[in-house]
Amino acid sequence: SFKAGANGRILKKHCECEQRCLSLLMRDVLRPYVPGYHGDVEKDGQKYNQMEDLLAEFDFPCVMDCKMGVRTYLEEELTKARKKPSPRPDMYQKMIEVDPDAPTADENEQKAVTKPRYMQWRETISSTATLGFRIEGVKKEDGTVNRDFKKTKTREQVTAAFHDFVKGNKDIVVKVRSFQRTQVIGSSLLFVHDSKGRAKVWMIDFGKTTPLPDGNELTHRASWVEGNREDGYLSGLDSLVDIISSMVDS
Ligand code: 4IP
Ligand code: ADP
Ligand code: MN
Repeated sequence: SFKAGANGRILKKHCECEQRCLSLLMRDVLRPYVPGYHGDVEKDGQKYNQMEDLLAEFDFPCVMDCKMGVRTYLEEELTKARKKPSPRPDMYQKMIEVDPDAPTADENEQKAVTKPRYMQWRETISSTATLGFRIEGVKKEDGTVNRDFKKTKTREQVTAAFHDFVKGNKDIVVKVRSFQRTQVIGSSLLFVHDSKGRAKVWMIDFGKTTPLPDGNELTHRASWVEGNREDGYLSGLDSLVDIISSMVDS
């Protein structure tokens, strides 16, 4: 869903929600920690959001994508799945590729699962449910990509993956301010370091980051129960910072 754009920019397939969020972030205290947003453009009949290529300033960058939060889907998906369940054979396939024993007898018969069922399963086999974030993928300086982190779940497994990613480089610091009136779902922290020893962290992927209705606020730390819209973003950040700190101190 990405394309190279002009002068150090990249194009990501347009999403209304992400556009609204990126526009607001350009006037927010979080602005230094998100890619610069340069409006939407149309190319070959497809609309894109145009943003700063975060890798442009790096030489042979290593990149790690950590998906933040204890919940990775919108509550609306639950309501939808209840009212009008749409069976997802593709998600059933993705499920049995990882664990053939995961589907219930019923799901095996249907050869399909609902989206929230798949997403919840992904959350519990990875570290999302327990640590509040998970590793989605890592790209090494030679360009090789590893997306095999679906079952990276324990603090020890996550730490080992971080160690592998940072090698000797320990100067990764995470700074974030709370944004209480927004639920942040499916958003990632993108860690980048390179051969010159530069290291930076950005927040990316705001396709499911939405303002809360009528002045509601989140703690980003309280447990999620359906209806409270909590996302666990800050509990995830706490465990991430805690893991990284203990790596620096060890
Ligand atoms: C994907 O599952 C990711 O969770 C996507 O989230 C999600 O997109 C996909 O849902 C789901 O199939 P895997 O990572 O296990 O492949 P993200 O884009 O945040 O990575 P949504 O639409 O929820 O953003 P579908 O319904 O798009 O397939
Ligand atoms: P999706 O919504 O399709 O999951 P993301 O926004 O999460 O897309 O981006 C997917 C990957 O693309 C990220 O893991 C990262 O490696 C890369 N990426 C995203 N945004 C940028 C950016 N502004 N600059 C450089 N790389 C990016
Ligand atoms: Mn994503």
